[in-house]
Amino acid sequence: FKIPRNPSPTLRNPEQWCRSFCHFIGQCLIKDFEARPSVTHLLEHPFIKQAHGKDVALPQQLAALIQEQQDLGFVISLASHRHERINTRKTLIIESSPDDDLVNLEFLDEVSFILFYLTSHLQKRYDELQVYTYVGDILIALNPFQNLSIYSPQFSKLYHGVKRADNPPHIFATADAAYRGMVTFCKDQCIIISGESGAGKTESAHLIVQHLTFLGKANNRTLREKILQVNPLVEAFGNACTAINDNSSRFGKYLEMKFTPTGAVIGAKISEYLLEKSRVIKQATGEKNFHIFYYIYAGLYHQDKLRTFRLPSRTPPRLGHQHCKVMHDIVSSKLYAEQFDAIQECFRNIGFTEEEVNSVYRILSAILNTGNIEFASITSQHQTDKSEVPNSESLDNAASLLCIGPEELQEALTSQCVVTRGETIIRTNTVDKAADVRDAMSKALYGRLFSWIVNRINTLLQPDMNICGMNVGILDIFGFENFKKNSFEQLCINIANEQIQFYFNQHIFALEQVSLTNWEVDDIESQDRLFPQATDQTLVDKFEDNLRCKYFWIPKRVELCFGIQHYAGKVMYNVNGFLEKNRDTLPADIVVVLRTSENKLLQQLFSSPLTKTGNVMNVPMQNKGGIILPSRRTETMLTHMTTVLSSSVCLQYSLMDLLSKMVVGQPHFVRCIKPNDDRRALRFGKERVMVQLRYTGILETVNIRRQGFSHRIPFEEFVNRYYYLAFRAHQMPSTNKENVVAILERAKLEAWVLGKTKVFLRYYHVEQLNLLLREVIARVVVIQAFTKGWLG
Ligand code: AD9
Ligand code: MG
Repeated sequence: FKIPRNPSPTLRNPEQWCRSFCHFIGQCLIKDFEARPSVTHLLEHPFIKQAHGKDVALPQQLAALIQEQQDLGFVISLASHRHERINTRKTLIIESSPDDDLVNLEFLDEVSFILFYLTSHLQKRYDELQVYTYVGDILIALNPFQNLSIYSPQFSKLYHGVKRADNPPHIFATADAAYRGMVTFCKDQCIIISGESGAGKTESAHLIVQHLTFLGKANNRTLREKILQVNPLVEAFGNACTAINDNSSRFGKYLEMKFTPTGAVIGAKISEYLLEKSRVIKQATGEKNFHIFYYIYAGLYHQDKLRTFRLPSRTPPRLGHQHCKVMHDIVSSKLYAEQFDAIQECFRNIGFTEEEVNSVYRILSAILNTGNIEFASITSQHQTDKSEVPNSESLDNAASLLCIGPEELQEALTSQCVVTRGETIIRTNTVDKAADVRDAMSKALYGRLFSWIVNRINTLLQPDMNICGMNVGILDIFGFENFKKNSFEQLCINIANEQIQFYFNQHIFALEQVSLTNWEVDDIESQDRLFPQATDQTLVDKFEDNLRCKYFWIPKRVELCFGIQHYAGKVMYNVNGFLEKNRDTLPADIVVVLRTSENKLLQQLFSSPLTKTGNVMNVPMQNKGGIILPSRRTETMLTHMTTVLSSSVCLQYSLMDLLSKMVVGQPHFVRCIKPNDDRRALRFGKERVMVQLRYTGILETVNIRRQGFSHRIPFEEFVNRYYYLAFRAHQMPSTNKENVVAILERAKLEAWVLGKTKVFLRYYHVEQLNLLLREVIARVVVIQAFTKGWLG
């Protein structure tokens, strides 16, 4: 931690600076920071001396602060205890450096100082490749941007069932804590991973699944392998290369690992949220389509099967902007072909049939061909807005792969049936409209295929109904994004992140906090429904008229834009195409044609309504503009099938669904931090990290975790859980206050508080109690085994 040798000329208020600094030092002394400045050392510092000379009574103030703490009695003993520790442990070195001018920090207050301290601490650790750090029971994970050798089975063993302080912080320890929490208390757990795009959430989720499969040692080795292959399979379909991350999640994923009450893994279930379907038809400059399209194209090319799947080898499918270059890259990429082999292996291992996998490939190939269907306008005497498909090759290919008639497909793309007053009228589509219908079909095919895969996995990994199990859920969503150009997709993603942060705050601080969570969505929806003639411009106008909120603004002189101050920063959104993306409608004519398919999978994808049995579809389904919503409201909503509802409704409900799922379990938090934007190893952007620590409320978390009682357990529950620690198994002590105290004293815990009906514990108390309990139970098992003669 470096302080500038001289106060910078830009230092606006040295007095305030010193006061803040003083306060910070005081905090360091009061709170149990690992490294602490030695007071004498501090007073010798030239800056402090100088500040003193300027009549800023810093040393006195500092001395007074220390005195104040000593007057509090208990601090005296703590202080002497600390003094010893200062000598034996690392001392915070205060040295001068002209480079790290704290004045450059945006906020000059004690929060900045402490953040600066924390950041420096993280940097030091990062330089030593210690990427994990605890803040109480929360794990901070810095993205190393390089492979570390700390995830092998040896490490899994190292972190299995030991006291957390025995090993350096690790993601395995968090997985272990969740697993232990589940087994010890028979309570579902959830691990919530958050962070910006590219911060390392998905990698962390993989590592957690890896460790949980290790912990949940089932006799069934195949099941463990199946579970490990779920993430790669789903991510091939749901992840893509963006400007920020080469493997960016374009959907939210909640993976529940199911265990028996004794902790053996028995199955898994995934819930998916808000796949960014628009990526199938369009990607921002420099970005790519979903991975699977590249894998399948390269894979089939290398297997010489492009013709079987009617994929053109000359006219490249729409996989990127610079078609020819992309095409060359794809086919020449061995890596893509290898990924395709890996995905085939995943499908096989998880239990998909050959026929199913073949159908999946057919649909993907059909989507690629559909992207190549072009329209031209026909101008005749009577009709000026008619379109046709001049070159039918792609259309024929798509129709053949989808097992539908090419004429029917063309008709559904270029015209629509409208029923007015009992009469059916055929209206022709303009070229633009036909292209919209084509794209809507591709999106619907991909979205439903994705959901089908997810649900099929769930069916295949469903545990035996007779076992009453528990689960550990892992939430990994798309991270906060702020591109040069942000659209509807970024709004959805950022609102989702906003909600996760809101949940985190609620859980940690139990505070009501003004949140952006609902209004934007509601508003877009109301525009959409109430104003069928709405355009993107009228949407911005309505926003301006109706949203008087400090988090929202419309910039002057920039058309079709609005800004939102999100928790993680300001984002400017471009409204172009917002309403259309929000509507996300699929014309009934397309559904009708696709339902005629002879392909079983396709029939299933478009049969409606879909049921929860068999291949469950809990996705928003659209039929003539109506949707089926996931969640309990499905039934009510089904009765309104004819009402045109927008996709934003799905967004809102699926997020509620997600949050309500998490609320059920005991949460564990992993906060992923991105140390730099260049994705470079060993590069630590101090400012960049500090900003992330600030907006995630890490500091408040430190305070709360240090001072607060994160666990409030009713006496009855406490005694029932821990009576083994102070009583004999057969004693059945009554669940009163005295027995709670007896247990706490026996466990040699300090600084707990008793309420009228609950005991208030700090996070580390619970860890200690659980560890003791495990030891006692282990001894009991050994004794039982011994008395039963199992140990000879
Ligand atoms: V997004 O919101 O889905 O766009 P994530 O999921 O937060 O994002 P991801 O896990 O995909 O980020 O990590 C981005 C990249 O960082 C990975 O592709 C790895 O190259 C790199 N990474 C992240 N975590 C680790 C790690 N523990 N070890 C090595 C890592 N590399
Ligand atoms: Mg991800």
